[in-house]
Amino acid sequence: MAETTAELEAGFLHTVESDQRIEPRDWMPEGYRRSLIRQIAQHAHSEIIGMQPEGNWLTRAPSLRRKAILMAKVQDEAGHGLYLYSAAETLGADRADLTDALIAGQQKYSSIFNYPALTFADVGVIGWLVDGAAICNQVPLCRSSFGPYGRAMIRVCKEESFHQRQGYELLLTMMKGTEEQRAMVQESVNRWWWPALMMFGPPDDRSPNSAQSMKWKIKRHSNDELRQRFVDMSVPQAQVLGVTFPDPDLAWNAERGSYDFGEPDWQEFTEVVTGRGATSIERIANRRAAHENGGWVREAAIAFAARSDEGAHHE
Ligand code: BYC
Repeated sequence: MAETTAELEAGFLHTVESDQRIEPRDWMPEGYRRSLIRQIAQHAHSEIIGMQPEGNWLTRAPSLRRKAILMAKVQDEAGHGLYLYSAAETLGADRADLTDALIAGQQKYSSIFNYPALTFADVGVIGWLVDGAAICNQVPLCRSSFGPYGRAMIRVCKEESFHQRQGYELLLTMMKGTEEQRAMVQESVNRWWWPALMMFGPPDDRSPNSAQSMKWKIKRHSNDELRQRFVDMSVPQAQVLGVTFPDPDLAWNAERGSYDFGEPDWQEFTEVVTGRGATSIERIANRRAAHENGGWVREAAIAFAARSDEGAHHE
């Protein structure tokens, strides 16, 4: 006998609550599917748009070693985007539609990629703080209730760890250099610290998706919890490096066993996520141009696939 919607819903919730995975062929509420497509698509777009700030430095890396490392990292981000678009496709989304929505400015990507990478120190700081924040946010997503997303995250996180370390190592090297290099690192940290904190999303009391996403175990921790974890992790790393964060309110709170810190500028965050960041227009224009320039590859692949299909029918 066919199960009723209430029974299907109960089965779904039981799977989620017992920490088992929902797989693409399982029944799921439409809201769960929609929310996952929303989050995974934004995540995929972030990886692809995220290639731009650092990609910009590939031709100006100061040595062959730095260039090889940076190239590997930027290529990894392309791979992450592809795993994530594939995960979204298991939910019935079409990657071509998602790309169209991105280049039409209808879907979001991470706020962080709307800031420019102005110096080579930014390559190090992006690795340390941006990839560091990404790891902090994404390790719990390896246990996300939706199977393909959680499994994609495992590989993404392994690669992000390498990205974070290459950034930190680059900065350690610069801090052992000249006075000018140390100043470059500090100046870069000053620009990226607050945007890195905004990566975790709005405060919990202004996060419309959190409650439901946590109930469905798409998200395992709240935005504020992860932001706090990131601050606590980063302060000792900054001390080893010999840099400071541009926050006069940053102080150890012995009672909480955590650092207190100031409030990010949420007005700036709103501006950035609604397409008014310093580089928002440029990022989308570059993505659109790359998509259009790649049109002939897609056409050739489709023509080739059609010919191979024909060949298969004749056999
Ligand atoms: N930027 O209700 P909330 C990377 C949106 S890739 C832009 O808290 P949720 C890397 C949010 O989408 C980094 N938008 O949402 C790549 C929602 O809008 P909609 C990307 C943001 O989903 C290359 C609204 O604000 N990581 O690290 O519960 C090189 C309200 O927010 C942001 C991921 O995507 C933001 N920062 O929580 C180097 C991780 N924050 O959809 C590094 C996966 C929030 O209602 N995503 N919004 O219109 C997540 O974990 C969650 O989606 C978030 C937000 C924590 C980001």
